[in-house]
Amino acid sequence: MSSEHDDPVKTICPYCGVGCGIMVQPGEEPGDMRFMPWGDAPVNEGRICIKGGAATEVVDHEDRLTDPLIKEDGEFREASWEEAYSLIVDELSRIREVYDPDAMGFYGSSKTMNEENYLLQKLARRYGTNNVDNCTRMCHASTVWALRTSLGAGAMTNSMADLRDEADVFWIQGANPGEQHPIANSQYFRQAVLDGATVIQVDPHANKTTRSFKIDETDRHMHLQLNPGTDIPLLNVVLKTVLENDWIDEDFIAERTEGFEHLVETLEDFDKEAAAEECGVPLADIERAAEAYARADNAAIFTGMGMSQHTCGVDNVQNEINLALITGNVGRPGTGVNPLRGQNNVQGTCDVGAMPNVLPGYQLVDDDEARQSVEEVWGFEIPDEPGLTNVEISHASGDTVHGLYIMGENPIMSEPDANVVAERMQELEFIAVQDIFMTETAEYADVVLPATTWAERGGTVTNTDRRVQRMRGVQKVHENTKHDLEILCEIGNRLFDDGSEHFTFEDPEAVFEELRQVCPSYHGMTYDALGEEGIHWPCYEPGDEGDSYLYEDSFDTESGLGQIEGVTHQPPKEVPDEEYPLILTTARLEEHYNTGTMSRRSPTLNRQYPENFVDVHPADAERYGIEDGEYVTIRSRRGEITVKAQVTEDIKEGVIWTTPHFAAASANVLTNDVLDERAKIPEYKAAAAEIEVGVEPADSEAPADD
Ligand SMILES: Nc1nc2c(c(=O)[nH]1)N[C@H]1C(S)=C(S)[C@@H](COP(=O)(O)OP(=O)(O)OC[C@H]3O[C@@H](n4cnc5c(=O)[nH]c(N)nc54)[C@H](O)[C@@H]3O)O[C@H]1N2
Ligand SMILES: Nc1nc2c(c(=O)[nH]1)N[C@H]1C(S)=C(S)[C@@H](COP(=O)(O)OP(=O)(O)OC[C@H]3O[C@@H](n4cnc5c(=O)[nH]c(N)nc54)[C@H](O)[C@@H]3O)O[C@H]1N2
Ligand code: SF4
Ligand SMILES: [Mo]
Repeated sequence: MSSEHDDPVKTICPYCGVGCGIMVQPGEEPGDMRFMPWGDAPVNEGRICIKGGAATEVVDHEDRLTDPLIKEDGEFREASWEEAYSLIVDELSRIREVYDPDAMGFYGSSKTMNEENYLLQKLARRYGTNNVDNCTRMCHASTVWALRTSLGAGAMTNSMADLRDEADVFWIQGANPGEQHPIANSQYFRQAVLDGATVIQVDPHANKTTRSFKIDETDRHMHLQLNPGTDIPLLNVVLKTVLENDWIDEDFIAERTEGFEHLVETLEDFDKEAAAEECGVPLADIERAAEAYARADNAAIFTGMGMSQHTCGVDNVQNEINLALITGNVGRPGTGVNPLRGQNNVQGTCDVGAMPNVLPGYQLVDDDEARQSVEEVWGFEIPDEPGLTNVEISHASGDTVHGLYIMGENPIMSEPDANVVAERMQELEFIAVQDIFMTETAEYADVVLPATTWAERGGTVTNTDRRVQRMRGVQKVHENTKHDLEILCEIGNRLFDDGSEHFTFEDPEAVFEELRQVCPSYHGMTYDALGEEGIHWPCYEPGDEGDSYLYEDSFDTESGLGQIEGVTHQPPKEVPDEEYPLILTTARLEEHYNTGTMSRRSPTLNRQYPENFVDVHPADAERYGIEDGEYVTIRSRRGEITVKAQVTEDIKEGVIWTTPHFAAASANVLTNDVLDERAKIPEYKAAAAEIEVGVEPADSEAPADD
C-alpha cells in the first residue's frame, strides 16, 4: 500500500483548511525532502504562507516516532508491530466482552486523509459503537449545527473565488483569516478590498487581519472591539438597526425564509443603548457597520472560533444567519455565511462520517433508511443511536468509557480543563495512540503506533470551500513506520477475523471507491476525475462540476426555506467577579498550529514565539503593576500558567488573551469545560481569570533546533 515517488510530487499543505497546493521534492536520502512551490496549484497559484513553506521541516524531525511502543511498568519499550497489533486487538476484544462496545471511544483525525477517517469510523461502527468524533467538535460544531438546521449544509455557503470577485463587504466576526487562513486572506479577500470592498472586523483583539487591511487606519473599514461573549447583543443591535431603517429585503424574506416574525418579536423591546454598553462598543459604530453591511450590493459574513467556541455558539451563528437572510445576502456570489474551516482536512473528516451522529455524507445514524443503505454496502449492522462526542467521551472516561483509540489528536492539550482531562485519562484501562510524534496525550497511552506523515503517503483531503484534492507522497523517512490506512486495515482485519474482509483494501483509491458509494456528495468523484484541480462537492454524478456557491434557488431544509430565529444574550457560563475579575480568551498565532506538535518542532515556525505569552491592556497592566515582558501567573478556577506579559492595546481593557499552542504553559489548564447544549462545543473563548505578578518564569518550551 505505497504511494512513493522519486520525482517531485504535487500535494496539499498539511496545515490549514485553505488547501494550498505545494510540491515536495524527494532528496538523495529519505529525510532530505524539500518544499517546492507549485506554480499553478488550483487554490493558491504558487503562493504559500510561512507554514506551507516550512511544512517539510518536521517530516524528518529527530523526534519522529520510529517504532511501535508498549508501556510496561510505567515505561515505554520498543515493540514489534506484531506485538502492538496483538495487544490492541486483545484489549479491544476484552473491553467489548467485559463491558460493551460503547465502552470504547474512537478519535478520528482532521490531520489525516478522507480514506483514513472513513476507515476509522467504519472500524468504530463495525466494533459496535457510534462513539467516534474528531476535532470539529471543539472547532466549528456549533457553526455546522446552525448552518445545517437553518440553511442545509454545514459548510461555507460560498467559495473563496466568488467572494473575491463579488463581495462588497467582508463582515469578519470572531475569525482571524490574516493569520489562520493567510492565503485566503491575501490571495482572495485582499484582492476584493483592493477593488473597493469594506471590511468590518468584530473581535476583542487586533491582529494581522486588522493590520493587513489597515482597518484601524482608514475610515472605510471598522474594527468593533467587543467584550468576549457579547456577540449576540452586538448582532441584535445590527439587526434592530436594519429593521428600524427598513434595510431588509422584503421579497427575499417572503419567498425564501420563515421565522421573520419571531425575530421581530424578539427585538421588540430590545434596548440598543444598553446592549452596546454590554458589548463595550459605541452604539454609533455598530449602527454604521450595520448600514455598511445592509446597504451593500453583496455582503458576506465570515465566522470563526470567536463565535463558535461559546456555550451559545449555535445561537451566535444563528444570529449571523438571521442577518444574512433578512438582507437577502445568501444564494448569490459574494454573499453568505462562511466558516473558514480549520484543519487541512476537518471538512473531509466530517464529510466521511467520523462523527457520532452521522454516517458518511451526513446521513443520520438514527435515520433507518439512510443507515440501511450504508449497511447494504458495508455488510454489517450499524448501531442506531448517536454516540458520544469527544469531550463527552472524555467526561465519561473511567465511568462508562474504559478505552480510547486516538488517531492524530492531542486531547490532553486541546480539550478544555486539561488537568481534569489528564486525571480522567488515568482512569482508562487502555489507550492506543497513532501519531507521528510522542505527544502529551501519547504519554498516557499503553501502546503508541508510529504513523508516516502527510509527505510520505497519498489520499484525498477536502478544503474549506469543499474542494476535494489529492495528496501524493514521496519515500518513507523511517522504514518501520506505517501509513494510517495500513494500520487501520490491519487492526480491522485482525479484530473481525471472520472472513468478511471489511478492511481489505489494496490502496487509498480502493477505499475511496467504497467511500463514494456511501457518500452521495462524493459519488461522482474518482481519483482520475479529481486530477490536479480537485472537485467541489456536491458532486452527485460523474461529470458534475460541483457548486461554487449554495442555495441559489432553495435551501436544503425540510421546507426549502431559510430559517430565521431570534436569539437573546446568553453570557458566558463564567463571568468576571471579585476573585477572578478579568475575562480570559484564547486564540491562535500565524506561526504556530493548534497543540504545536508540528509547529513547535519547526525551527522556522518556532523562531518568533518560542514560548507562550499573554496580551494585557496597558490600563490593566498599570493597575496590576505589570511591566512589558515580565512573567506573570494567570489563574482561573481550574489551574494556572506562568507566561510573559505583552502589554498592548491590541487587546481590550479587562480582557486577557493567550494561545493554546504551548505544552509548557497550556491555555487549556485554565479553560472551562462547559458545553453548548446542542453542538457540545466547549467555551474556549471566555473564562474568568486573575493575574498574579512577581513570579518566576515557567519551564520554557524546549527550543527548536535551529
Ligand atoms: N496559523 C494557524 N492557522 C490555523 C490554526 C492554527 O493553530 N494556527 N488552526 C486551524 C484551526 S483548527 C482552526 S479552527 C482555525 C481557526 O481560525 P479562527 O476562527 O480565526 O480562530 P482563532 O484564532 O481561535 O479565533 C479567532 C478570533 O476570535 C477572537 N475572539 C475571541 N473571543 C471572541 C469573542 O467572544 N467574540 C468574537 N467575536 N471574537 C472573539 C480572537 O481574538 C481571534 O482573533 O484556524 C486554522 N488555521
Ligand atoms: N484553549 C483553546 N483550545 C482549543 C482551541 C482554542 O481556540 N482555544 N481550538 C480548538 C480547535 S478549533 C481544534 S481544531 C482543536 C485541535 O485539537 P487537536 O486535533 O487535538 O490538535 P492538533 O495539534 O491539531 O493535533 C493533531 C495531532 O495529529 C498528529 N498528526 C499530524 N499528522 C498526522 C498523521 O499524518 N497521522 C497521524 N496519525 N497523526 C498525525 C499531530 O502530531 C497531533 O498530535 O483544539 C481545540 N482547542
Ligand atoms: S494558507 Fe493554510 S494551506 Fe495555505 S500554505 Fe498557509 S497553512 Fe498551508
Ligand atoms: Mo479547529
